[in-house]
Amino acid sequence: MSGLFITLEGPEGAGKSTNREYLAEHLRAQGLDVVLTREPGGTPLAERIRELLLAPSDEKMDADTELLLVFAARAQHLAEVIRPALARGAVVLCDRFTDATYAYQGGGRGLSLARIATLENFVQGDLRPDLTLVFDLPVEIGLSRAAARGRLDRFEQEGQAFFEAVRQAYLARAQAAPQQYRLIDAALPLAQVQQSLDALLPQILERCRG
Ligand code: T5A
Repeated sequence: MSGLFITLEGPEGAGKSTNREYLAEHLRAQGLDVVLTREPGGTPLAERIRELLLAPSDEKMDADTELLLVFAARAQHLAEVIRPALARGAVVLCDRFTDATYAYQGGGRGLSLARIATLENFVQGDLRPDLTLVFDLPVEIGLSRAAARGRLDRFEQEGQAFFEAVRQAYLARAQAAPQQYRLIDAALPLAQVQQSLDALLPQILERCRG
C-alpha cells in the first residue's frame, strides 16, 4: 500500500493551516486515514529544531546553518511520521515541505538551488510530494494577516524584498511542473478559497483511490 503525500505551501499568512484543516475534514468524511503534520516540526525533536529556527535571536543565524537545520528536522519527520504514514496507506497533509526550502533558503536567502537539491536527494531519496497546493497572495496581505496574530517570528521579521523573492520562487516552481502543483488565489475571501479546494477534491479522491 502506498498513501498520498500532499503538501500545502505559500508565503506567510496565506491560509495553509486553516485550509489544511478544511481539507482534512472533507477527506476524513470519505473514510480516509488522514495525517496532519507540519514543517519545520511534526515530531518532538523536529519541533525543538523548529523553535531554534523561529526564535528571534541576537546571534544572526548563518544561512547554511538554517538550511541544515531545516533538513535535519525533515530527516526526523520523514523517519518518524511521513514514511510510516505513507507506508500504511494514509493521506499525509503537510503544512510546508521542501518547496519552502527552495522558496525561503533558495529564493529568500539566495542559497544555491543545486546545493538544496543535493540535500533534498540525500534526505529524501526519491520521495517527493504527489501534489502541492500553492496558496499565492500579495506579500503585504499575507504579512498583515501574520502580524494580526501578534509577535513576529524570526522569518516574519524579514523585509518586503525577502518575501517577494519567496513568492516568486514558489510561482516559478509551480509554473515549471504544472502536473504536481495547483496554484490557489489565497487573497480571496476564505469561502472562495475553499470553493477552489472543493473543486480539487474529486481529483484528490481519485488519486487516493487510484
Ligand atoms: N521555513 C519552513 C523555511 O524557511 N524553510 C523550510 O524548509 C520550511 C519548512 C514556518 C517558517 O519556517 C520557514 C517558513 C516560515 O517562515 P509557519 O508557522 O509554518 O512558519 O509558517 P507561516 O506562514 O508563518 O504560518 P502562518 O500560520 O502564518 O500561515 P498560514 O498557515 O498560511 O496561515 P493561517 O491559516 O494560519 O492563516 C493566517 C491568518 O489569516 C486568516 C486566518 O484566519 C489566520 O488568522 N486567513 C484569512 N483571512 C482572510 N481571508 C482568507 N482567505 C484567509 N485565510 C486565512
